[in-house]
Amino acid sequence: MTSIEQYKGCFLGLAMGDAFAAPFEGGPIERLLWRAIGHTSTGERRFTDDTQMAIDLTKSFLHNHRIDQDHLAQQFAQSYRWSRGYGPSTSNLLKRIKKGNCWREINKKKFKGGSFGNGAAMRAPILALCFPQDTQRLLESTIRSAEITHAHPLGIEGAKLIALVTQKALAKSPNETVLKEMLHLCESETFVDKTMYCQSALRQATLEPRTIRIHLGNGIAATDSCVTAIYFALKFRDLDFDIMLGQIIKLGGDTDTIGAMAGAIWGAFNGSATLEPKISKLERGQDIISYAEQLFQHQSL
Ligand code: R7I
Ligand code: MG
Ligand code: MG
Ligand code: MG
Repeated sequence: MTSIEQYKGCFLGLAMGDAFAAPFEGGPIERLLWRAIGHTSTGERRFTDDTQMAIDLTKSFLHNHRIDQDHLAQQFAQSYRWSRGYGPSTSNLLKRIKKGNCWREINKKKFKGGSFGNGAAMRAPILALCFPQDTQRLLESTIRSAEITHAHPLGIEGAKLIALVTQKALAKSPNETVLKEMLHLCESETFVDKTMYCQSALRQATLEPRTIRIHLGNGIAATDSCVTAIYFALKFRDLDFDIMLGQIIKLGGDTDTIGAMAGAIWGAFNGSATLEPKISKLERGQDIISYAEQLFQHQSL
């Protein structure tokens, strides 16, 4: 039986992975910018687009009791602020929705093929909190959430893998089962190859950052970050959150998003006990806990 601690751990893990690894994302310019805008006026670490979209998804689901794409698109757009560090295609889309354009029309005209960034995957752990038991509904809802911003098949596939692994983490499935189910779900050669690499890497000592960068990736494309995050979460599932995040920071690249996805899965396995003492360092930490509690209570409705 999944506990409320696992719900809180999952949402806090996502937000802390995001906020605490964000200062190390990208190159020197991004890091300098985040040094300037990465704290709240009261000194907490600000979260980025990853957590904002997870909150938007939560609010929209609690309001509609399902994934209503038009409502969710509005929710994303109303929360848009450049200073959260959205990816370029997502920024562009949300600004246009905010001006009154319909997301479906914008996608048809401008985003042919859709984005394969990891933006749909970074919010996918929340869908596992919405649908902890029913895998088919989980995957259908993940597709609906992804289609708004990331209609490219690889963007969707990455999101489905993260949603599935989070659901399995809530059920405390063993790593071998998780990997078997991932392979069953993979559609593209890239994700099959990376999942198989991850499977064999989990049997060895922790890989060096350079090896992870070469074989699994550390970039903003879904194919360069989703299996990377899953590798960290499965490798560190019985170990310390901060040690895991330290390794992700060492990897460099898209640290906030790899941190958010790995953090969410880690928290779904381990719960919130070691994360809650750190919430005073996190922007809106209490609100994050409250959203997790509301999602947990929603299950019994
Ligand atoms: O995926 P997304 O919302 O967020 C990506 C990252 C995360 O790390 C966030 O934390 C934030 O920092 O940004 O961003 P998108 O703008 O949807 O995608 C990111 C980039 O992926 C795009 O700007 C493109 O460079 C690339 N990309 C594509 N390039 C060519 N063709 C995404 N899709 C395509 C494509 O279809
Ligand atoms: Mg971000
Ligand atoms: Mg960024
Ligand atoms: Mg990122």
